[in-house]
Amino acid sequence: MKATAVIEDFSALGTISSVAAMDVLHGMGITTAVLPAMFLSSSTEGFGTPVKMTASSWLRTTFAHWQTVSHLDLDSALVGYLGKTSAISEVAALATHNHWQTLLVDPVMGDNGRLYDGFGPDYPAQMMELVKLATVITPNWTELQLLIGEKPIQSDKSDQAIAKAVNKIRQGGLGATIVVTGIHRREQIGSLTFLPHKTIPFFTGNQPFPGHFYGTGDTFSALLVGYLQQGLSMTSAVSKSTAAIQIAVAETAKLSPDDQDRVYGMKTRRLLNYLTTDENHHERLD
Ligand code: PXL
Repeated sequence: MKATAVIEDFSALGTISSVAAMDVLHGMGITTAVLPAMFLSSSTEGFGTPVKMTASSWLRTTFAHWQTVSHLDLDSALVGYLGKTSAISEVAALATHNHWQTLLVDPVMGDNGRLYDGFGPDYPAQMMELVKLATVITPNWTELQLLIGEKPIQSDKSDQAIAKAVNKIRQGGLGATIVVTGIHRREQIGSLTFLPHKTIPFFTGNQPFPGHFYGTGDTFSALLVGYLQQGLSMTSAVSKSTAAIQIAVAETAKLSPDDQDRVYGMKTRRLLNYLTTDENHHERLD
């Protein structure tokens, strides 16, 4: 059985992280191997301080068990919020010993110019070591700056500022496709994608809806790994993920921007309806 490893936190409320990834990947007909890197009673944003639980050997021993399963073929992995530097090094060890065709690392650690609560100052440098092993990464502007060791500023998201940061991360040894998310261009919100060996990025975006949408990045990265797993090119996979995320954003936007319920993450009913419709499904050929 071909399967995609999902290595990120399990946040028990709403559709954050691995919960969103499971919805999306199963809706796309993809088998998952889910490795919760940390259990949280909720996301760290919008619910006060969550209760956290980690089992230090869980990632390693679960993976070791999977390696004894002869009919399991883990050929891709989605890595998101890990929560602790020790989990980053454990995942880096797994990535070094397993040659995943696709390794998408979403270096979830901050937004709007600041690190999320609960992360120490050494977290971004550790994350940089992991993203070097990836085939595709999906940082937002804050995370891109943190990866290159800069103090994040929220304001300057010009093409020049982003290209400079991309150059710097490439010099640091990163060969992956870089999809910089949460970028506004041409009155749209979307992402700038830097393919390996190409200097000119491409932008794909959607009409924006007002307010903040929690968990958009988690759902987007799951869509992207899903489309890549279905055999689409990077360019088509980014474009299709951008189109698909808008379905969830539009449904979630029925909650007004100041509605507290937005912190529960994306509403995925319509997105799942879209993904599970036969004409939108891409059957993998191998
Ligand atoms: O949506 C990103 C995310 C994932 N996991 C946890 C989070 C957040 C964002 O706040 O707190 C636990």
